[in-house]
Amino acid sequence: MSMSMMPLSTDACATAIGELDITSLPLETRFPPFRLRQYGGFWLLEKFLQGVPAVHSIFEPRPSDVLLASFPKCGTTWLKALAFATRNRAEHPLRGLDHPLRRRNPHDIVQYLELQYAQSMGHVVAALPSPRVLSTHLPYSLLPGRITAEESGCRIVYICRDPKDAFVSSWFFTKKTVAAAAARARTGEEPPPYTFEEAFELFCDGICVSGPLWRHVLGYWEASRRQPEKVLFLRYEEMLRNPESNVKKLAEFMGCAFSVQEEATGVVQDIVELCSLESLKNMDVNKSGSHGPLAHESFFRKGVPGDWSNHITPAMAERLDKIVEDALQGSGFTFDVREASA
Ligand code: PAP
Repeated sequence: MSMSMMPLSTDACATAIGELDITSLPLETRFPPFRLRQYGGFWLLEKFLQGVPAVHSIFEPRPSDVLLASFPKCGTTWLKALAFATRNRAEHPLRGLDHPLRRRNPHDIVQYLELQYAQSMGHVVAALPSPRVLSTHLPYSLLPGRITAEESGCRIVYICRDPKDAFVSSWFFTKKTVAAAAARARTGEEPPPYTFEEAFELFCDGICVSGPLWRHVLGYWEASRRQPEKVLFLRYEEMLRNPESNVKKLAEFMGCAFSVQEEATGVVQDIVELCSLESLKNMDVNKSGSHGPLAHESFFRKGVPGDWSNHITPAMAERLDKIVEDALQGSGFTFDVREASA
């Protein structure tokens, strides 16, 4: 049985999380600079996994919370910027020169829940004023029931992307991150200790941060079908094609729909503009500085659909498409936006 088809027991994971001994979990070190541990059918960043028990036992969701969930390199940074700007537009006027997005990287504004708890920063999460915008790379099956239960009231927004583009994006991101670490250690611009082809093999085997991608996506997609008022499922490509209607959808879902007057005065366009790749990429704060070991500028590259075709051979693309298609068979979900209903 391939890993992507392995059955997954959410209850079994949840029960075990309290007694989680991370050092006893399967370890994957072929993906430097990231150390991955396998848990609940996913390869998770060891550093993030350390915070998962506390997310389950200590984190208290509020009905007004919005949790942004994503597989890495699928549009997280953009979604963080859009959701924050939309939710806080009254407090932070979009054209204001001191808007938080002009001073801070989106990842410093909307933090990863599990990373905060891993770094003993749970008190910071607890002290955030409502409404909070939080984020996670955790799969749906590893979220605490206190978040996923209908009665918790908090909402989840998920963003997905063509796996081929997510893979290519992660390759460039990893290359930059490894080079930056080498520069810090003054060992020069070192390439990742594996080739593009080796990284592709690992990705196809589901061995990458939060992998396998298709299982991650499926968990949230199924949840969005079961609980459409609770889980909003977005597609990166669709958002690029029509950012304004997706921002409106996002605002409605978060319970802060735009008024007629806001729409007439161009508030939606202001949000789209402020959060565009060009705008964020060119802000001083994102040209320098770092989020932990990750340089701010490494989160912004091309931001286009289909860049995979410049890097992946047709044979590789066909292989990955087939793996994904097989894994998704019978689910009703497809990455092909022409066929998709979500
Ligand atoms: P993360 O999961 O590590 O936070 P994430 O933000 O999901 O990464 O993905 C980065 C991708 O989003 C990059 O795609 P690319 O490598 O194919 O170019 C990045 O360029 C793109 N991106 C970042 N910010 C924006 C934005 N404001 N609008 C559109 N795309 C963006």
